[in-house]
Amino acid sequence: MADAAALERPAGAADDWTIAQDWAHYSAQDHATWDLLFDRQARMLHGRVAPEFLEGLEFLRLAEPGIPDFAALSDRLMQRTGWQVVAVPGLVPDDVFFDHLANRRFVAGNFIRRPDQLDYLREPDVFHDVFGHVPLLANPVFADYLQAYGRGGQRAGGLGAMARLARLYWYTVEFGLVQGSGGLRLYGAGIVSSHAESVFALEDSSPHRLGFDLRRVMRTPYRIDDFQQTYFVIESFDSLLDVTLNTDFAPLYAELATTPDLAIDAVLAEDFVHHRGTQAYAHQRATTR
Ligand code: HBI
Ligand code: FE
Repeated sequence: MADAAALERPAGAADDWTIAQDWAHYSAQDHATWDLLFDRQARMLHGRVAPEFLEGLEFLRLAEPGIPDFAALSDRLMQRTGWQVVAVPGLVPDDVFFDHLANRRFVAGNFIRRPDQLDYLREPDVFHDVFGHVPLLANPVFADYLQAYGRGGQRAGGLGAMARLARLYWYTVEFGLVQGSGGLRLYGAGIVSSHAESVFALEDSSPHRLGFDLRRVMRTPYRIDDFQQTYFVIESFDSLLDVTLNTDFAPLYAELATTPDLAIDAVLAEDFVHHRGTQAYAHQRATTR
């Protein structure tokens, strides 16, 4: 993800960086791109994604054709968990982002990728944000987690803490796995909105899959330009919410300030190892760069 700190507020954006979604501006091609991406992901996620995600997809009627209208989507979402979806031009600065989350507003890009960008784009577009992130906001526990995360960000203050929180966000909200009754399941938005990574994260022998631990995650760098080398597995959304609500972050940040980072592909003796990866993908990518 681009460095969200060095951003200029785009002309026309409000103080909180929101803009009108302007649903009428989408072209037929934009809606067709959404439908193509939606159909491809919805088809392949069954059996791979956490059931809570599919419940949210259903409740929010996201299977209806075309790019969702944020006003109608927010009406339904508000009923269930008090969250709403607001349009932004793209990445917003961390402090703006945290303030929206703390107030149960999820910021979603109002643009959609071009047909030639189906498999990768730098900035989160409406498919990544709405298909990837919004369904779980209909789950009360995850909805509470994301607001708690936003509040944590507002308190984080110093840059060091921001980097730690970004890692927590990255290894849960964006690229998290959860223990399901029938095996590991996807829930991170960056994974579920990506066809290739939805397969890689769950089935490829290359990446590590380790039990989630807050300190462990906050000490682990992440990839912004390629598949993750390590995925962390939470036991449940309840357990993720509990750890976030029951942690005093200030002493944790102080402790981490003097604790060295871990290698991105480290496996520690104390790790709960669901799968020790070969890192073959990362090594192969490193040689071809
Ligand atoms: N802005 N629009 C948008 N979407 C994000 O997911 C986002 C952001 N800004 C910052 C950010 N994410 C991450 O750096 C969080 O860890 C704060
Ligand atoms: Fe995202």
